[in-house]
Amino acid sequence: MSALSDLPLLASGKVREIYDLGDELLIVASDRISTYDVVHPTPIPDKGAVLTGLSTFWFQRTEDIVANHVVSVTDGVPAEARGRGMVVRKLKMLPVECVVRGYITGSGWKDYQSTGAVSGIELPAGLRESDRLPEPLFTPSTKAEVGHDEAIDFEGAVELIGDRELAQRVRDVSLALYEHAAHHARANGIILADTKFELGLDADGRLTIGDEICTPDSSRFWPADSYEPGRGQPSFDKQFVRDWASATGWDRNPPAPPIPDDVVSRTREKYVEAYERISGEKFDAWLSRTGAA
Ligand code: PZK
Repeated sequence: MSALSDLPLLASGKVREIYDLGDELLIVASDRISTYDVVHPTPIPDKGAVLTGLSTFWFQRTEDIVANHVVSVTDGVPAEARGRGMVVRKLKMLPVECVVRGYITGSGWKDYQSTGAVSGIELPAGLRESDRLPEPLFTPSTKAEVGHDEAIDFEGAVELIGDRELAQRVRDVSLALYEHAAHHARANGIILADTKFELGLDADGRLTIGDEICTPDSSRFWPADSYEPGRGQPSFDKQFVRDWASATGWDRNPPAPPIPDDVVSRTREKYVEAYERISGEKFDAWLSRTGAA
């Protein structure tokens, strides 16, 4: 088995890395955490394993909706990445971010307040911040190399994808994935407010989902028991870090401050709780299954 440090790094994101294995790729989720788009110097132990475990759970549950890129979470994963690593097939990624919103928040709330619409979709008047939408919306965006992705309407996605029928399948698959995951999460006390998928085509031209799926890094997870429209909602996973970081007076510009031990420990517990609520199994079972512990 090769050590991670010997593998060619294909891409590095804020909180994960992709290595080139030749015919396949290795995605490794780190324990790094960001708030307000800035990565803190202090890791959250097991965060990467929770995210990879959650993606694996959802990929298995949604195979009847769309094919996915997973090859293995055991064979081919270097020892030091066990639990956090996933061997995947190389895809030709589509040039759009597939965002689905079930609740109105973030940039969708901003757009609604200024125009009454989100992604070109006219919405009823009188919605409050964090309200559940009448139905989930497909609100695609461009993939910016640097800075933030730009919202586009469905016609913009058709143009970027270059094939109307494929764009319609991308939209329909995205909505079906969100509906499945949001229903399952809600039954377990978590509101999946919105999420972002990355779709691509495999070597046979088959539409396939890549990247991560319905993790707290690609989605907004809200605790259902404190849900109250008319205000922003706390994050299920990051709220302790955000509250602590705000209280320090940090101005949200880099560098982010180091996180104290008690905040690290409470945040780790929230990630583990999210894994256990959604997957229905103990987090230790994931670590054992993947040979991480
Ligand atoms: C791919 N990214 C984004 C993800 C990073 C960057 N199966 C695939 N085939 C081809 N390309 C990609 C994937 C996947 N997944 C995804 N970049 C390339 C990304 C994770 C970490 F640094």
